[in-house]
Amino acid sequence: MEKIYKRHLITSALPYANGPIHLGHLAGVYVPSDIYTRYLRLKGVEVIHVCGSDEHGVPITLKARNEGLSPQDIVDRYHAINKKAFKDFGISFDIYSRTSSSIHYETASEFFKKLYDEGKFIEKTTEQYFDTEANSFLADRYITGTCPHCNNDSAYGDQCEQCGTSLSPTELINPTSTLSGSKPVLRETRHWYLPLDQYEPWLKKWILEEHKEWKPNVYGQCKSWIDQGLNPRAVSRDLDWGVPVPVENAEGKVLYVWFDAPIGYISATKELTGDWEIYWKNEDTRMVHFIGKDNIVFHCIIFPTMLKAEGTYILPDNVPANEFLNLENDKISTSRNWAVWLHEYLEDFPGKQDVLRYVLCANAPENKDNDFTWKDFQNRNNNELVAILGNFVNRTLVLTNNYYDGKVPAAGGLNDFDKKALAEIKNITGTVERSLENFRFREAVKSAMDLARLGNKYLADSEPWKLIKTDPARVKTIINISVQITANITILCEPFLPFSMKKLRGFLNLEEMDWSLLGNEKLVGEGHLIGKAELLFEKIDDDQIEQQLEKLHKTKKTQEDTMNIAMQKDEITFEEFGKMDIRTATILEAEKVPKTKKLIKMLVDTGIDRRTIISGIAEHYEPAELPGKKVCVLVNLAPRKIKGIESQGMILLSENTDGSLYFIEPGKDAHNGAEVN
Ligand code: B3M
Ligand code: ZN
Repeated sequence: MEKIYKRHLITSALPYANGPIHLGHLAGVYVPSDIYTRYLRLKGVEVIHVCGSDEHGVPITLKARNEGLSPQDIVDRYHAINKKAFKDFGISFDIYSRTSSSIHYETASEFFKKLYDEGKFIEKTTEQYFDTEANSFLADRYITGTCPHCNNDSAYGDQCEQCGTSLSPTELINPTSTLSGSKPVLRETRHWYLPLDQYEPWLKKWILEEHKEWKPNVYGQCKSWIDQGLNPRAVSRDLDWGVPVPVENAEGKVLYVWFDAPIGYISATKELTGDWEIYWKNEDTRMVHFIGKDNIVFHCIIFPTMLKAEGTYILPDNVPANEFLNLENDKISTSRNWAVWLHEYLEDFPGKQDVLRYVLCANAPENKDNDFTWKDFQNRNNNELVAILGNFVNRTLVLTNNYYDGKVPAAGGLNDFDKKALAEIKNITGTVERSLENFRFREAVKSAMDLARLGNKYLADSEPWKLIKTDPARVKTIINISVQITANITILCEPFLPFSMKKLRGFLNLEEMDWSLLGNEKLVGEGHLIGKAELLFEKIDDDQIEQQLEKLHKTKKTQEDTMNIAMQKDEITFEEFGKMDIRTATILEAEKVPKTKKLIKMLVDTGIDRRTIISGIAEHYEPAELPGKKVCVLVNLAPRKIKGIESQGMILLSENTDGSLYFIEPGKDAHNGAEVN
């Protein structure tokens, strides 16, 4: 027997606040969770949808170090950016919280403390790498060394990015601390472990027997984890960023990010409502976690075990995880900048949130990894949203305005053809519902579009534009029915296309209506006045698509670029910077310095004077191409003799990690002698 629930608690994976979100995130987690929640709301189900930023974890501390900022600075930045991006795309969370909030610290500490006090953890002492110069234990990502498998000399303590093997820090040859560059030593450290092995029989029963309905990709992953045998998992780390371990003698230790992050769902609910316990501790609540596939083990095995061990919480009823979305046949990658960032999409396609929502849903990586291509985006917009949905709605609006000044005509007697069309609304609704209930969003959106297909077919077959001369009474019925279909579309498509359906309701002068009204043949009364027809969707042309492709390829970074960026140098004061006298200048003459490979001697007009400068650029530039070039020159650098010639200053160049050199070029209108600062 299906259980009847009183309310729903929908959670969406908390994105790490160490970078902006891209369309892979949206497709995998947030578009489906938003569609599902909007659907439940329309059905009048009591539901909350919680999310927030995951603000702990080593990548955040690493990024902070690289940028010379504090971890809090980093998470403040991306929390704000991501919160806005979700809002801009209509992802309608009831709350978007964050795990650096005090309410979360309290909730996570209490949770840990309860398990600790009840003896649910085991304590173990192990040896881990310690940096004696930085006086700190080293998280796996803070250690680099040579990969024992492929000899890559910049492998990380947890993984070699060259050969893809996952490693443990002690496997690295010549381990080096990225904090100080020194050689780390092994030192004993004590941690708390969640004994997953003890929960194995329970997990077997709960998942493998009682949740056979979970998606095959989710069930399969759980099964393979359980079949391999579960081991105790450390839930604390030696780090200075995170929720401090709330027990005595645990200085320098914080909760492991994957221990505190899912508790973030609880904290977010607490922040949202004083009544949070009815969502978390009442068997009448159905909890559903929307996540990406890399989070399955945490949401299906580890977090439920934590909840079970705690004892007073409900467990998830379903975890509809998606697979990954690729982009133009390549893995989406933040570090290679192979991604479409949400804020940039909106700059290029303002007001077209629904187009992206639609394409990501229609092509969602539901059961296997899938590919987003700009061409498919264009095709789906032009051939589906514009040609099917937009076209039907537009014809209905235009005809109602043209024939009846926008006043919806009364329907006369219905013939079989009309009745069949109207009955079809209920069928389609039923199909959409079944798909949504089973988390089959691709199928759901396709069926929702069937309502517009039905409308188009109804109009095409009944040809009101021909009948208007010969049988005007019949046309009234046809238009009435077309308006009813359109009104049904405003409900049925709302979860998928919330912005456009709001617009459409505006065109039709209609309020938002409940899901239960779907299939109703008289949603719009006769004489109801609709507004002027405007376009719901616009064509996207080839130029726009080419621009996106070009941008993607132009901003792509190579593995080289991303791995060898030099660390930021020590801070200097403004006064120190001010001592450098940099001017724009023009190269007048250039010749190679004899018997050298790299050096070119130049005569440069600095505006102040003409002087000789020697620069090591001969492998990159021919002397003949230099005269006339505008450059920047550090003019007050003490002169030095190079190959017997005095060089009186330095021309500024940027150097890529592959050694290629580029002049820092002032604009062509910059005068010689102009100060650069
Ligand atoms: N921040 C991982 C991720 O974005 C993680 C999810 C936490 S959900 C509790 O892949
Ligand atoms: Zn390797």
